[in-house]
Amino acid sequence: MKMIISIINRDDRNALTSALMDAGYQATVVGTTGGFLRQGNATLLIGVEDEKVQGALDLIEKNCHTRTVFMTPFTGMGTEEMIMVEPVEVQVGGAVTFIMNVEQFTTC
Ligand code: 2BA
Repeated sequence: MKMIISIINRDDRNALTSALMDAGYQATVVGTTGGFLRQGNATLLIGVEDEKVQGALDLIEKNCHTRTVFMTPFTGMGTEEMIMVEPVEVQVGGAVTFIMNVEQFTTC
């Protein structure tokens, strides 16, 4: 068994969750925040049998899209020393996915 941890854009969360449910996968959605952009994203925990991993990855790829986000770098300046800082372009996602072996799985 594997645990798929997939960090996705929150705008893709509903489409991906529905696609996974429709295909018979079980998933838990956690609201998370990216360390770099400090913006809300979503993390899906998907426990799957080994032979179903690729099917889940296919659905992730199909439902999660790359986006361009603009962020304004932090200047460290106070409000009295306002300076214009150009926003920089950052490519985000489609999905950042980790796949881990599950040693044991129990429910009670
Ligand atoms: P964030 O940390 O908010 O990062 C958003 C995007 O900013 C990243 O997209 C990447 O393109 C860019 N980025 C991140 N750190 C950067 C840096 N030091 N300098 C320049 N650009 C940087 P993705 O790579 O698609 O990552 C999307 C989200 O996935 C991340 O949001 C984070 O929440 C998660 N993530 C990515 N890699 C991870 C990792 N190795 N471990 C844990 N979470 C990760």
